[in-house]
Amino acid sequence: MPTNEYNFDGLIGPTHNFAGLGVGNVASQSNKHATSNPREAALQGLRKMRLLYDMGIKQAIIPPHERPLMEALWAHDYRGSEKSILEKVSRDNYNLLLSISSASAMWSANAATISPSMDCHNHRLNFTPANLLSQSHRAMETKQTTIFLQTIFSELGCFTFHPALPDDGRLFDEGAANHMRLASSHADKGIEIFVYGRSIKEEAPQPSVYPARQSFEASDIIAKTHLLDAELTITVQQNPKAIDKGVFHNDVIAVSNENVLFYHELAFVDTKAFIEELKKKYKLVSDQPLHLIEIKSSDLSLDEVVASYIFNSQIVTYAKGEMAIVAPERCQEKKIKNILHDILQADNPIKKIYYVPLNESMRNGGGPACLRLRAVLTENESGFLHKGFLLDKKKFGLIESWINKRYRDHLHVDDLKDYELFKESRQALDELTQILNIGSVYAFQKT
Ligand code: SUG
Repeated sequence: MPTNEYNFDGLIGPTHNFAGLGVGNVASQSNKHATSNPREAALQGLRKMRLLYDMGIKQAIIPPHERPLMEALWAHDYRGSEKSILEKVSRDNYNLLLSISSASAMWSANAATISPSMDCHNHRLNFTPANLLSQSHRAMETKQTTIFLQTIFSELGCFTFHPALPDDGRLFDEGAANHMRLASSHADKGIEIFVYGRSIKEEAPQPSVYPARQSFEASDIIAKTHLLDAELTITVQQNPKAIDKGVFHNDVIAVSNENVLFYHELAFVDTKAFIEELKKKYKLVSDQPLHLIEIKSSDLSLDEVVASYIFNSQIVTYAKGEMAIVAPERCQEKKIKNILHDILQADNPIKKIYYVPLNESMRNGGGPACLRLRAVLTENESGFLHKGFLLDKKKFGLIESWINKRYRDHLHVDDLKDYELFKESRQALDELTQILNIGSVYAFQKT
């Protein structure tokens, strides 16, 4: 059956800023309190979506979340008019204001884990929104993400929704940024790989500088509730040395697409053992070659991995057996470019490289792959998707004009207390729901 990968990109929101909230995220820390350009940020993200769309890839959008998120303040006992609450929180607790204002939902690779129907015993696409419990500004995303995903995948005869994992002190889940899949093609049954950084059970080595985000317990439950075949699933630990250098998610050091895995030799605690297990399991689902593109430390240090974000490239299939790498613009630096060009020359399906300017998102630690959530869908399943979230030429034009009209071109964290910004953002999001024709999806539209 014809099957396609859909890329759901998080659209960068009107409050995009540099608050320095990303734990273990070198870029976010080093750009703390710089002035951002939300308009350019959103346009950069949209242009990347357009590039993929023009390559013939199915491209969809996840709208920004409402920020500042007033309802998050109610739990902190703030009461009164929105204007007075905003003034009060800016005086009393600026850190809380930063958290409720973050546009971090743009990084939709952290929105959910999605297993396509061919991997799941119930033959349905299974998905679990991420709880993002490791950081308070990100944990706020789960509620709105759940609403979006339930709206997009609303036909429950095809799709199985699992609620985000509960906060029980063990289950730390950061979604697809720690999940990979290898298969002969998108249409075939695949090997699902879950990458974790910490566990309560194991005597596993732990990072000492930065905390590990994803827990084994969360990955393990998701693999089980998605009804994956245990023989076709791998749960592997991320290398704590890499986490300590700023590899806060697996997608900063490894990326897969169909039968290609592009990774650094220090990505995992025991990369050799992982690759052996992968080769063995892959043979159970495919007689096609598995392309393992390993980059050695002698060719690229962990510091260079984090500085370049080379592994946060997207690898996408634009024609049968032909793939492109969509890399951050900064990968045009000579040494990194040479590595990518060597890949082009080698025997594998990668035939093209595109460099995309995403510096606004990159300065918060989010490259091309962070901005997208992938879903592999059969033709039948894709017929049940909510069409409002799917992009076409007309919507690209409308969204571009809307961004140009509604987004500011500079924003400092001091501006986040501005009530006008709050009103502008709400109005903008309300208009976006009309452009996309997705109905009332925000709490403020329902009151
Ligand atoms: O969780 N940055 C995000 C970046 C997430 C990137 N996603 C993937 N690798 N898939 C994070 O660290 C920074 C926000 C700020 O500093 O304002 C932030 O949350």
